[in-house]
Amino acid sequence: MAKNISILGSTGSIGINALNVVDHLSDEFNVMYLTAYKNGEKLIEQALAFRPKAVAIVDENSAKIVEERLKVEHIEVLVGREGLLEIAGKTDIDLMLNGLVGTSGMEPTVIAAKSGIDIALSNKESLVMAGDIIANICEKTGATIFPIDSEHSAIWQCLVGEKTEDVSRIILTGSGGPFRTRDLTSFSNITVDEALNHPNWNMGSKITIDSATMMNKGLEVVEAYWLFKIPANQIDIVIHPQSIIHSMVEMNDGSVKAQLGVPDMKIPIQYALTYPRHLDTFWERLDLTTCGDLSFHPPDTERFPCIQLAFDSLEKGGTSPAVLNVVNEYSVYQFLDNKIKFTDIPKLIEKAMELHHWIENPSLEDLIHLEKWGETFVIENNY
Ligand code: MN3
Repeated sequence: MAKNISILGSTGSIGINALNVVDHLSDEFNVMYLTAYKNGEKLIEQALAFRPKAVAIVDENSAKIVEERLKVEHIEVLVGREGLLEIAGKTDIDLMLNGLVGTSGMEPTVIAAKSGIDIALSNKESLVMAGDIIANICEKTGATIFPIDSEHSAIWQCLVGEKTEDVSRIILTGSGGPFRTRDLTSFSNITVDEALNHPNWNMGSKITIDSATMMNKGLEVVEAYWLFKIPANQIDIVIHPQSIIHSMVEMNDGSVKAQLGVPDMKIPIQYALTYPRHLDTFWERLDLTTCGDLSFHPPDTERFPCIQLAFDSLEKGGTSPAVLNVVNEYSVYQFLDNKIKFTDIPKLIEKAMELHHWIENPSLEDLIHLEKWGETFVIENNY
């Protein structure tokens, strides 16, 4: 029986890779819904190839060409943020893949989980913002989250058949990004182009900047905390510049399990879509005899203060991880716009974590309000 799926963010890096996976496993999946932010041309192309029931396009200026082109194909076109949320609420699917970028992905995750729909989750910000809320909803409705993030997919694969109480440590690996060895005194001169040049992974601009500041690893610590219910003091980060080991799990007896592969997001995407099966693929395989030496180092928290900020946010709990996430996100956009320096990103986050109105058990409305607060905070504090 083919699985009915929706793909949110289908024209982004994760969405395109997901449709590549679906294309080679076409007997396994029916694509029911697609959504895009503003790339109308790409969305049309995907809709014509995969024939979904409906698509949503968030940017209203891009909607017209999509509506005109898909009307004659009898594919429904929904528009705006409401259109996206309507698709997130569809219940005639087995699985929703959330490949949205940033905090905008939180509400769709919550909506699908409320309907008991399983979620293949690439949008880590959902869990960083609303991990507690989502975990509670999933417990009630039986919705399951299948991680797409490569580190979390690795941990998940290492944990198949294991009991959480037998795990002593999760070891998240990270490449260290493009500035692992750059002279620290020159960090304030880092340009947008330099930060967008990731050594191993080819990704969207938000996550690429997060990788350069290593906030991505910080967000992944929070994500791992909610996905695997492992306390923060049992989550370690190890820098592994080659990105071949995608993460590891250490058991109580000292046995360490690792998951390896070429750095290609199609592998974790496919596993999240086909779990518990590992179906055949035709893409590049890992060749250990040619991939070179693998090296490992401790993370440099002086160079990358975002890592410590993320651990601090987990320790404080409540709205602290959410404020870390939203202020990071808007700071990244300001940096991409050349409005602030690379080194301002952690400074703004630290300040916001001190100044924001902390709530112990935030509601979804509190978190949506916090997002607006974070946006204003970044604009008002951008020196
Ligand atoms: Mn990752």
